[in-house]
Parts: sequence; structure tokens; C-alpha cells
Amino acid sequence: MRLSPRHPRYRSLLVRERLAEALRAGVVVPEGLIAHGRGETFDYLLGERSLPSARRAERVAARWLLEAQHPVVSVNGNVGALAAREIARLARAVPGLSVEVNLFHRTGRRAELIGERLRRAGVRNVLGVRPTARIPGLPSDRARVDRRGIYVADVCLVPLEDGDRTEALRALGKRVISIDLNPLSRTSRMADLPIVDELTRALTHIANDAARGRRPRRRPGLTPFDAGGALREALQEIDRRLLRAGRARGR
Ligand code: PTJ
Repeated sequence: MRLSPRHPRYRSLLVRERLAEALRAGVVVPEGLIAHGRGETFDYLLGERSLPSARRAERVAARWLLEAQHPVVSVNGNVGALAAREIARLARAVPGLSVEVNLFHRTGRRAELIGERLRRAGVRNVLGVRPTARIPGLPSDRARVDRRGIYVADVCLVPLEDGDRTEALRALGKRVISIDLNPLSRTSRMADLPIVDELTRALTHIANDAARGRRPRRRPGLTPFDAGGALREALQEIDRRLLRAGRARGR
């Protein structure tokens, strides 16, 4: 399909087209398109920009990734389709960051395809294509991980996640950074550091912030973060925007 750059929703149409192409290629599952639609709705309600509270969260996320001993970013089908380049940039900005394919709807073929996309985008070492360990207490295929990656990670960045795994990772004492446009999702509510922002915007910001930051010499623990406050600010922004729209309509 030819998309006109003059269309008011050009960017959104382009992203949808990429996802549809990735579905046909076997990278994204149909459920991924539904998840994307939910994300778009929340992005619309948040004004399709990174809120100041999200920017603060992204700056702290960059610090956590630099402060961690074994940081890892988890990549599913949607992330592989929409943000392989951003993941590669993040891996360059954070020394020691592991990049691991981890899928809810897992097949060996999908894992291979996503691994290939990541490598083509410039990620040198992709983990998780052939899982070597299991996270206890998680019934889904998300439990199948790499012994050198999520299994030993102390800080996990999990974009577009499901709440179950966030809970299972936290139960193992790992600190979880989520990227999810839905501030009401279980993932956002369970994460130690919820980033309520769009995937590619969030990853770009975190990579830029990490590239500017320095890896701390001593490790005094992770920079504190007020997760509840961040979620409250996102919800208040949605509230304000809806009230404003309702008032404008009432005039
Ligand atoms: O590739 P797989 O097999 O691992 O499956 C991936 C999906 C996304 C299908 C799976 O993880 C899933 O079902 O996810 P959920 O539970 O639907 O959650 C996805 C969350 O991501 C939702 O809360 C959406 O609001 C949010 N989301 C969707 N697109 C974006 C987003 N958040 C940020 N940026 C986006 N582009």
C-alpha cells in the first residue's frame, strides 16, 4: 500500500504497515497487532508525546542499566519488528547489556527470525534464541530464558510485557523496568520502574541518556525511583486531557 506523508496519521499508518509486514514475515503474532492497538489508544490519550514524568523515568532507567551488574533487555515480536535499531543503539550505549529474545507465543522459527532482525540491526550477541534455563513459577513460554541473560540478570528492561513475568522476575529479586503505554496494566503496576511512553521514543531516550552517562565506579545500589508517583502523573495527564476535551465539547 502507498501511504501519503500528507495523511494526518501518516506515522501511525507507517507503524501499522511495518507491523502488518512483520506479521506476514512471521515475526509478529496476530495478538501483537491487538496489543499495538491498545498501546495506540493510550498514546492518543497521553497526547502522543513523552510526558515529563516519562522522561524522568527514562533518565533513571539509563542510570539503572549503567549501575547494574548484569543488565538485560528482553525482546518480543513487536519489539523486534518496531525497534530493532533502537535496541542496537541501546546495546552500544550500555556496556555489558545483554539482548535476549523472549517470547510469549514461542516457536523456534519466530525466535530465529527475531534474532536475525536484531543482528541485521547491529546487535552483536543475541541471547534466547535457544533457551538454556527456566524461570520458576511461570507457566508460559516466557519462562524459557538464557542462562547468561535473564536468568542471571539483576536489572531487566521489559518492553511490552505481560504482568505474570514481571511478577515472576520480581519474585526472583530482579529489578524490573517496564515500557508500557498503559499506566493501568499489571506490568506498569508491578514494575520497579514503569516507563509510560511509546516503545521507540522510550528506547531512544534511554540510549541517549545512557550514552551521556558514565558507568559508576563503585556500586552503591540503584538510584531511587518513585514508581507510584510516575504512574499517578500519567493518569493525571489522561484525566486532564479528557476533562479539557469534555469542556471544549460542552461549549
Ligand atoms: O511476541 P510475543 O509472542 O512475545 O507476544 C507479544 C505480545 C505483545 C503479543 C504479548 O506480550 C502480549 O500479549 O502483550 P499484552 O499483555 O497485550 O501487553 C502489551 C502492552 O504493551 C499493552 O499494555 C499495550 O498498551 C502496550 N503497548 C503496545 N504497543 C506499545 C505499547 N507500549 C509502548 N509502546 C508501544 N508501541
